[in-house]
Amino acid sequence: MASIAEAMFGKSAPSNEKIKKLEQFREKTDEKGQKTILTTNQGVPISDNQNSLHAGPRGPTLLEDFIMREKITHFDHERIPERVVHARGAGAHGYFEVFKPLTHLTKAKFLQDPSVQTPVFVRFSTVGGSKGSMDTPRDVRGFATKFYTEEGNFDLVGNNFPVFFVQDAMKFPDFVHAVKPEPHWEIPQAASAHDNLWDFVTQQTETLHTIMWLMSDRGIPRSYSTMEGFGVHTFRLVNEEGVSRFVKFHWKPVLGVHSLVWDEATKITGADPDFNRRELWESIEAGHYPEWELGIQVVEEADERKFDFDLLDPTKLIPEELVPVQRVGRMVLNRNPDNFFCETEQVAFCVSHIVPGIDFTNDLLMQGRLFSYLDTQISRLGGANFHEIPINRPICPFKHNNQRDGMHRQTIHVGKTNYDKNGLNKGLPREGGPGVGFSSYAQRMDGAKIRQRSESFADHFSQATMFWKSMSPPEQDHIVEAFSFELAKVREDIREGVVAILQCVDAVLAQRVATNLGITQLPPKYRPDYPKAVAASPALSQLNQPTSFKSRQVAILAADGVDGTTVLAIKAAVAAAGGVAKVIAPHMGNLNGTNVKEAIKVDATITGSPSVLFDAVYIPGGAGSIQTLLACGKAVHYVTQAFVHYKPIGASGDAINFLNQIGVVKTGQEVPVGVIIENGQTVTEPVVGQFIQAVAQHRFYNRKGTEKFAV
Ligand code: HDE
Repeated sequence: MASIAEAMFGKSAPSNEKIKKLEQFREKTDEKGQKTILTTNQGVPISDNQNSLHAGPRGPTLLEDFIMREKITHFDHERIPERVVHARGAGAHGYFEVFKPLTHLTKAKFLQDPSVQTPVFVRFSTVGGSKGSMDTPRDVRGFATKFYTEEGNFDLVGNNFPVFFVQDAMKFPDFVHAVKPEPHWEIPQAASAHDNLWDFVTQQTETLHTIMWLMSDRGIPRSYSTMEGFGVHTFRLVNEEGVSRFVKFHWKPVLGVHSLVWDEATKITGADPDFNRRELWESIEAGHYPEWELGIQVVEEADERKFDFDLLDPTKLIPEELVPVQRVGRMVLNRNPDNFFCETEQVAFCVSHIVPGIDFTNDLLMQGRLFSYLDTQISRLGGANFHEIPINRPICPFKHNNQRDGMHRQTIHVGKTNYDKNGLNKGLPREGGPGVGFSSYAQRMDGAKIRQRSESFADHFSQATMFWKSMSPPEQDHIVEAFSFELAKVREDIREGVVAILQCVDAVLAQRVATNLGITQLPPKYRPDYPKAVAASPALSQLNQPTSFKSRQVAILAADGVDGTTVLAIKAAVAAAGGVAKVIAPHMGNLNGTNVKEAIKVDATITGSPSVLFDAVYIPGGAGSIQTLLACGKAVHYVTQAFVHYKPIGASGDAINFLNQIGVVKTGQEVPVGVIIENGQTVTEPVVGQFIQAVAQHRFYNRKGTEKFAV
């Protein structure tokens, strides 16, 4: 192995014995291979890291103490500016593989060979909140993927909504200012329920379609792994023959698309502000790797104008019923970062990071983003060399240009020439020429230089109506509740302004929101010519998506005297199906179970891990356990909360009495949907199967009787 000096200085490294000895000393490692000796950043070994250098035992610190000054100076500069938007995020490594060659559509190399795994790094984020805000506000989620392809990095910087709030990049700073905390009092954090945002909405009706998504269950995803992703803009795919087609990118989660209930989201904010981040981390550590399929909707160039909306308008989506999503590859996230700052914080996504075979369109929002991201990284990461930070480095050879110097340059360039064309270095490196490397699709352009929105972008309502019509009744209920929650927090005139606009989406929606807001007389419609008759797009409903049990979290609520066989059976079944079951009890430590020899280990307490943190609850029988749980108000609340949040609940033996006593079931009456009952004291295989199936379904929104419980 090369010595440190050799690694740094190559052949010119000093190689006398003294240096060798010092290296050995500094490189001393423990049995785990960890370096044992602390050094300064200059490599000087430190003998005392507990005390500063001062004059006498009680004397002042000496300016001379370069070790303390270095340590504190570095500490003072540990923070970098957080992202203006998408500040709060979590990331993971993984890989992407294409199912079959897409040669007919694109020349992008990473989309050709199914045997190649392209490394990826994905960062998920909320948009409005600061870096230290909670994971579960009502917000859009960022879904940014960096593909480290053999032809350079491709960044697909998308969101979990397929549409965006504004049509032109010119409006983005206004939108972000409106949604972020209000400037005079910096309130509210990570929340859209305030005057400025809704005032903006009433003034800019192009926001409305995306606002519908925000008010829907999509605004509160259950986890990153149960979230769809979208490239939003229309891109191009260009093949070897130079033929271009329009494309929309989708990420389809293999685990299905699931959301929280709003009441639950607000409680998780307190119980575990890192809920989504933790889930992503723990799933990967447990080997339950989140997975998505890459979907594409392809539109022939000739069909550009066949839709009743403009493909270049990012406030519109292409209904899957019109252009089906072809699943062309899959992405698996299988490795957590080693260091949050170095990877998740320093990763720099740029819409302009693209590879041959993929290209941009004239979408005005995308065009603005092509400028913004590069500009952002320069100030956020302190200069133009952010591409040299390890997480941002392409894995293909990349140093072949004449860009030089700048802040924090890592590469030590060798050679005399730093210009093109040069004769001194045989003209190297030189451009590839026609057909080699990236060349922009030669789209024909003409037109006057104008500041004017295209007429084809003018319909702000029809797709909002389509979205509303595509929702199932419970999803519509949630949208009404969300509008009502948000608007109850804003000025009366703004509320009325929003209701005036909602009438252009759907009369029933507007009326229901108005009723909740106490608006007895509907304000005049914002536009008399809306809503238009539009067809629903069933693919937009989350309830129409396939689902899976994997990575579900099940709480087994128990106390001393619990039926041990049931605890073990549920644990085993949940684990076998790819989920995690935890024993939740009034106290930590162990429980004495019946029918089992060994004590049952408690994973968390009722107070520490409330049911909002789980997908389902199982209550095993056992007289002692049920007696304790019935006498414990928090245990009762645990289950009623799960019931109100439409979660699957399982109960066996004595636990049926528990459910009866707390009013979740009533003897002689039909058992509510999603409540799985085992009459025997010990759970049987068929009932375990029913429970697992119910948990896979995730929520039972059509459950009756939830309103009688306090939330
Ligand atoms: Fe972004 N956006 N954005 N955005 N965006 C940023 O870049 C911007 C837009 C998205 O995990 C910033 O590095 C403009 C649409 C994601 O690091 C900034 C416009 C979509 C992320 C920026 C948009 C996105 C960002 C802040 C309108 C979905 C987080 C820090 C023209 C397709 C990436 C940064 C990560 C981040 C600008 C609109 C998604 C300021 C000007 C549309 C996922 O450069």
